[in-house]
Amino acid sequence: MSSNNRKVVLMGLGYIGLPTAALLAKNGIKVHGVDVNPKVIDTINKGSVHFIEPDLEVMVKEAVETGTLQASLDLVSASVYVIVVPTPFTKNHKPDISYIEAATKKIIPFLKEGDLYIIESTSPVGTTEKMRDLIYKNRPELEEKLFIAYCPERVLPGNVIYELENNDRIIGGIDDNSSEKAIDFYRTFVSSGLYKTNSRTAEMCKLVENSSRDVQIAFANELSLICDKADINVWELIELANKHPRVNILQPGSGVGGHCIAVDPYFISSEFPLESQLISKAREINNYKSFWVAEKINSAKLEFQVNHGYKPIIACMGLAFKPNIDDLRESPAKYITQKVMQSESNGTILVVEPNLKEHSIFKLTDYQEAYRKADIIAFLVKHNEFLKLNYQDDKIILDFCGVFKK
Ligand code: SAJ
Repeated sequence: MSSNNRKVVLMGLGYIGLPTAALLAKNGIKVHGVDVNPKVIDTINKGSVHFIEPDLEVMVKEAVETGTLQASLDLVSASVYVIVVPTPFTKNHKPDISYIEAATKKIIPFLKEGDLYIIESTSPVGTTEKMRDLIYKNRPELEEKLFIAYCPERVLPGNVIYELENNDRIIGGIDDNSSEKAIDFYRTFVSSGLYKTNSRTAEMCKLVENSSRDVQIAFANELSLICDKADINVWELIELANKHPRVNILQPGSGVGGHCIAVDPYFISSEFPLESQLISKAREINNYKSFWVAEKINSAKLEFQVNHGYKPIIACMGLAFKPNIDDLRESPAKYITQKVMQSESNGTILVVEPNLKEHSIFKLTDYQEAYRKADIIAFLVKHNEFLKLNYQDDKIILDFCGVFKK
């Protein structure tokens, strides 16, 4: 494996790192990808991918075949180092930057004058400065001779390749030269706007984007609770309110999931608890919505039992964290299904997820079969398949995500 002529080292070959590596390679830039998972390395070096993302596999295959992309557990020397590892949070919702720190420690011995070090991972404010201090503590001779920047991504799973190339990006250097150097780098593969700021603002910008969406969804979810009590159709209400030229209310659902919007607001609220009242409340409302949905299904079940004298069959429609994907991370639908199953152990729950063939915990049922068999249908995710079903008056339909908008 050639190790001395790489331009870019990417630390982390996941949902963002691998597409970024493939895109760099497509632009003729020699990339070396590093991951801690040997299976991931093997898969990529065979020209394949370990998760589904449109167009990605073809790009990785070509990049590996031409030698533009290579992957291994270890680093090689390069002139640009990009960190794209996950930032999980602890049980008490504090961000855990240990993966960023570990990746940085691996990079430190390879750094030389003029190199560019970039963090893309979602990070609490001040992380880039912390990593700068860590680097210079270990390599004092390089002080002020490196370029260091924070450059968050903002792509949507399922459309990653297009959005990596076409979304505007925020570039926050620890000084002006670092920002300029990072802008030059992104210019090689991003065709849209690159906006210069400092690292702290760039870090906060990423957190604020996802918190803003969380707050807006919380508003829609709060309306759904109010409308349920007031006997008003929330879907109709929102559609009508949105006829106002300056109102744009989002859609209520069974809660907020995924690895970004349900997580990033905690990076603000854990550090600024007094100031972030609205952000914290939005998280609470969106979490509460999932609990409320599970309670609604359980009450419908009890009511059915009282009225009919036997236990109903319940279909939980959807497990993914949002429509038309197979990703269950932080999924409210999964949480709700598990909660409903906890109170029912004898097989009266049918679990449906049309985007998965099988699941290690849940026995999956075909969506049409479940719809036919069940007495209570709980729509948890607005998958396209469900939109093809016809509304049936003889069933109890609990529409939490606007499939029939009833
Ligand atoms: N949701 C609703 N109602 C809505 C819209 C969404 O309940 O009206 C729910 C979804 O069902 C899902 C959750 O919110 O459970 C999040 O879904 P999403 O499509 O809004 O976002 P993600 O998590 O797939 O991607 C987000 C995006 N951020 C924003 O839209 C501000 C994406 O641009 C980011 O790159 C990504 O987070 C990330 O990596 O940070």
